[in-house]
Amino acid sequence: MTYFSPTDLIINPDGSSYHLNIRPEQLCDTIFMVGDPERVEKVSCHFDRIHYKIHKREFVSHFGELAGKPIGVLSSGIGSDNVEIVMNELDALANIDFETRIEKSQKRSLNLIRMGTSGSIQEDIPVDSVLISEAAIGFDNLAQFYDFSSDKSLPQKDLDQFCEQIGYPLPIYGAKASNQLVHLFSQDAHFRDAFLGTTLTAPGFYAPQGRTVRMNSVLPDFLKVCSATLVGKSKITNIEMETSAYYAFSGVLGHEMISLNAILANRKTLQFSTNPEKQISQLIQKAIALFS
Ligand code: R1P
Ligand code: URA
Repeated sequence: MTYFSPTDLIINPDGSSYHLNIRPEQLCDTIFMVGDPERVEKVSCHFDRIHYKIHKREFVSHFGELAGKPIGVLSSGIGSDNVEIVMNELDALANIDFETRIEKSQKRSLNLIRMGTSGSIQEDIPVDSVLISEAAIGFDNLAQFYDFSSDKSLPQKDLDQFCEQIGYPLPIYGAKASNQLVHLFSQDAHFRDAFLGTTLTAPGFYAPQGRTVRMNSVLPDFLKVCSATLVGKSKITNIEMETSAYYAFSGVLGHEMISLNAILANRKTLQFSTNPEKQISQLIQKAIALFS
């Protein structure tokens, strides 16, 4: 039985997790994950009832009911470093007894559905389309601290070969979506037109995604080579900032996770959506429809 000390697993005086401020009894099994805290309300307005509204820093969560079932939505803010906090605390809420600080023997698996925005790096995946990430590769530094090697991870040799081909000097990691959630979403009529793809998770929005405004990039051809190089047998389709961390943590900790992307930018055709809010609203409505 593993015990977690008050400095490893910090619990607030009201019994809630340190950053998310969620108490164990408030957690539910199905949670929509969004980046923007203001997007939380745009999701929970579709719930039949909201029981709890919680807010600390960029972590806003609403828990309620939809079609008679408990449902939640939680914002992570931007980036894999935030996802690291979110996934550790959600898993602790699910799988550690906050009274005794001991891991529960019966493990609980959460269903987590990211609804985020992304840029396409392939010409044939246009602005305003939807893309379901089947797998993601992470260029952030989490793999330098966590052991993500698990059954669900992409073969390390494919990742190493990819790095060699694109001339990237640091270790990257890869992980896959939940098979059952990919099946559920990709078979649903609302997602009939969605693309399936492999997502690159970048540790920034500008140079790490091939954007230079007034700063030069040390990898000026990064996007060009990434879009032309296969990881195993897969093309990289799109780029954003959280999915690889979500998939790697979910794979190792035993949660089901899928990342749905509203494609706002096409980095090949140099287009950006003329109505990003509409695209994300439509994605939210489609995903909510599956649970209604
Ligand atoms: C950058 O603008 C942000 O948009 C994408 C990226 O992953 C990053 O978080 O996702 P969200 O729309 O969910 O925030
Ligand atoms: N989000 C990203 O991270 N990149 C894009 O190009 C668009 C949205």
